[in-house]
Amino acid sequence: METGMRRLVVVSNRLPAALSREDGQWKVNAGSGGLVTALAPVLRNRGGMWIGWSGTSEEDADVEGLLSDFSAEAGYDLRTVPLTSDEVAGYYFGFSNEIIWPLFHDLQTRCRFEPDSWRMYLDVNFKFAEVVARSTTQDDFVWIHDYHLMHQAFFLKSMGVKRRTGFFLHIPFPPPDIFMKLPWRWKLIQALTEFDLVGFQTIQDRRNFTNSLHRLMPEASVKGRGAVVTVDMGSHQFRLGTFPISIDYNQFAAIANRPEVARAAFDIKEALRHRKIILGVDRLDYTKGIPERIRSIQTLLRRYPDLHGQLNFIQIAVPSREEVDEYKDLRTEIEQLVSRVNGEFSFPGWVPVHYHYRSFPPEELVAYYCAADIALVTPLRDGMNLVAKEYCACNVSGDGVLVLSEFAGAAAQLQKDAYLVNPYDLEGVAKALHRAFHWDKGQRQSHMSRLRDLIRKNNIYWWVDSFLQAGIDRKLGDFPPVDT
Ligand code: ADQ
Repeated sequence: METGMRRLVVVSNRLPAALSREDGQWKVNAGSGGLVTALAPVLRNRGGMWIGWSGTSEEDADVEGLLSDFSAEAGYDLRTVPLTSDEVAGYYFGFSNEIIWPLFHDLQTRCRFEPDSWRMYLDVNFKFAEVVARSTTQDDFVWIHDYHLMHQAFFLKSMGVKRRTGFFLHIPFPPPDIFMKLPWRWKLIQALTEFDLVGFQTIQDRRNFTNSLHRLMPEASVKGRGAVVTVDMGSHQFRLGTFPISIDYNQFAAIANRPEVARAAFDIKEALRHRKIILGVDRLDYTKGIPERIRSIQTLLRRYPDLHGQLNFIQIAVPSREEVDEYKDLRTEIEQLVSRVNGEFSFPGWVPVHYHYRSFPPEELVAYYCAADIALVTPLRDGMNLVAKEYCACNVSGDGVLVLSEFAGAAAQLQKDAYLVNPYDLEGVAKALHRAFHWDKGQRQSHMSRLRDLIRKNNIYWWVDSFLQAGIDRKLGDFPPVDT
């Protein structure tokens, strides 16, 4: 390739395939969550590499062997970073999930600033960087993802390993008043300045980052304007950009157009007697605002008795971080709320809230998107939120309504045509739903058609191209597909 860039190498905490043991047998499952959904189609058949943890610390697993079929089918190499259970406890559960995750979602009261977790985070980042150094060459572009691995460029440089590196933060970056609470704030922000390119979901996230950077490293000076700017640190420069992540629009729309999926969507509506369907789809996480959402449905039913028997709220939650007590408690809280609302309003032939706690295959999830009249996407804070975009891509009838939290990154892009709400304002959400119910078809269609156009144009390939363009002046097409 004339560019000299040989491969695209993605590095993330988890690989796109997760190993687990069921009834004594090892199984390989496709990973879930926003990062994998977004990136898996991009790397597919590009002949590059994905580096990450396999999801198990058990030593008897023949990890490379188990993953070889997945890798052959996906069309790129997988390289695992083995982690012990202590490392997983400190770096993943401790530092990533109990410090950075809540802090960066503005929920600092949930943080446990445990120094041992910080030390383990550094050790594991060093371990990842060693694997990256061994598995890549100077001709590769190393694209590191998310808050688990913010020290990759720092450690690569400290080992004397030269790589072109880009980092993308999938979650929000908090305002300085919140970021400054982090005991290791200087070291963390300094490590981020070592990447060649740092990408955020929204302009607000990037602004939050530069505000903290100015406070902690006054020597930093930002040059330029627009989606990508340069930061001069005196000793070196790096670039900062805003890249709102998206989805494989055509793939979602194609699934939605399949006759069997349309049939499944019809069956869902039929089973619910063609009442209006309001849908929520999330990883089960406290940032997603699921209890608040159920309470807003309760408020809706209390305030508008005319809606009794007229709607169903379906909440689909994919299990996440099930080992963590906080997530177990959240699950219990949601189950209790669902029962409470159903206990308050059900009558023979009508149960208002339907709750599914499991992972759905794509076709089934898309059938629910197609069946829903309203998507209720109300995270308390979210980097982007792909569900909002998936719903629009799948709304082939073109007359659905997206009710969206103003605190989701997606709101910055979709605000003109989504119905924006404050997820903490239960009455406000209830009112928005009531109004959305009474929007006429023409109104719904014109909003939805603009939403679909925007997401179709600004799809996942557009996102990758804009990141690669800013990082190495290349596009995905410069890494041509390989035969598998
Ligand atoms: P997540 O927090 O995982 O991602 P999100 O963007 O909502 O959040 O993506 C969730 C994904 O899980 C979607 O693709 C959805 O289809 C899938 N999903 C949800 N429930 C499911 C179920 N029951 N069965 C199967 N699949 C299900 C992080 C950030 C986000 C950011 C993404 C991408 O927190 O803000 O949008 O990364 O950058």
